[in-house]
Amino acid sequence: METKLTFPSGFWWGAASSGPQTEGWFGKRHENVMDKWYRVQRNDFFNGVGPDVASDFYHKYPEDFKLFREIGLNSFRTSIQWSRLIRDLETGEPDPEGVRFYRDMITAAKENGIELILNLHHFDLPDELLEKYGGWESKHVVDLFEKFAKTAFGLFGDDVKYWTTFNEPMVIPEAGYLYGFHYPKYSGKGKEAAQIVYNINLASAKAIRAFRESGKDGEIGIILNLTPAYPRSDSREDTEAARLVDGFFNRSYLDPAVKGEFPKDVVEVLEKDGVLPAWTQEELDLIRNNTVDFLGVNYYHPKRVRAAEQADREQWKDWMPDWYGVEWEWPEARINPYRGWEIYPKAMYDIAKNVQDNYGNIKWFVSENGMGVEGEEKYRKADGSIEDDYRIDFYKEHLEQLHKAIEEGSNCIGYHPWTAMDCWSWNNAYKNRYGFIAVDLNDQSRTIKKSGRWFREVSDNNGFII
Ligand code: BGP
Repeated sequence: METKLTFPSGFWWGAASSGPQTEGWFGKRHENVMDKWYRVQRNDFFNGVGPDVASDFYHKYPEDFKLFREIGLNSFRTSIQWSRLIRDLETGEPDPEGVRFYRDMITAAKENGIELILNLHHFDLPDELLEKYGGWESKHVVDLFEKFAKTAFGLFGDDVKYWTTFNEPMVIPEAGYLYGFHYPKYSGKGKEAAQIVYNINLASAKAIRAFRESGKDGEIGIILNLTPAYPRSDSREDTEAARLVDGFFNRSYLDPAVKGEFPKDVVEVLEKDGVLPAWTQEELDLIRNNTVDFLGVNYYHPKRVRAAEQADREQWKDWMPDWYGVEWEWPEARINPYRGWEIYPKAMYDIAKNVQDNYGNIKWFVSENGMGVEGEEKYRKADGSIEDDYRIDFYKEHLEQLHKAIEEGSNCIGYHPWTAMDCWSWNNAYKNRYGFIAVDLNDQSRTIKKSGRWFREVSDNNGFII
């Protein structure tokens, strides 16, 4: 029997993207850490492709917004690049060329009837701030971020109603300081990672305070990659390890953002191990008093956790979250072969219920979810379209779970797959394509994929038939 899944009225049928992954370097004054990484270690990047041109959104945004409308987007999440908007990083004085670009981009979204959700930081710290101050390890950088945020709110706060401070802030310490797969590529720097998590929470709260003080009419949130941590067995050890992995990787941002406080179990562990970040009571009060209006949640895959054995622990000389739990892939799991990530739609429901039951049912939206596929050209038909049925199935399965949670009262207001059009993805460059719209890097031409045409129907009907 056919059933129609209908979503709440006014639901955001959108897509997610970011400035550093789409715009290209054109007209940009500062280098961010990813730009720098590409300049100094080109071999780290798939096929040597960098962010210098990316998807040329800098020039093509007028036509891109028309395409976004064609695929049914009524909202779109992207970011303002600190390194483009700000001329003087110390004072927060804007760069006229950056102001012009973002103003025009915001106008183009409006003209196409697309609600913009603007994010301020998507892994793209200006490199000078890493060089001079040690990046997010420094509280001076926290203050400079607040200045950047104030400038952005002052310039665009009348035209943009939804703001977010950070995208996946856990990736900065995790990838850059613990596991070494993003610039500055450190491993095992647990103490620094803990300080970074704290400083970014502080930076987010300061930006939220600045937004409220600006008096602009709108809402502000944060985008977190909430990765459910499931124990591999019912044993006490695995359950405990999963709880801590959830604490380190999810609740370290989620709790301060929504509840204004750091999770006690995580603080206890950090204290016991001597890696507690440096904080002041005044800062803790600031975090407590400046929580988010809404949450963006990025979900791709879960974590599977087993308790670390003593032998595992001894592998790491420095402090690592791995001391408490180790990620473990279930042999029987469904894996996206291109990205190596487990496909587990039920986690979408679990996340929604967690936010509903444990975080005051705060308003939230799915700010990323998607399936990256390598070599999509092989699915291209004679008429030029890419028949990405696997992606449609992936979205349907996740939306079904989301719908179930909404029926049960989850306050979810939208779904933004990653991504609108194929874009540059850090060191994976253009390896895995995620877009509703294919981008040909030879001539920057765009073609709507089958999933884009499908999404249009879903958006027009505010749901779909299963
Ligand atoms: C998320 C990031 C995005 C995007 C996506 C896909 O973590 O917020 O910026 O890159 O992952 O990642 P990848 O291309 O590495 O599969």
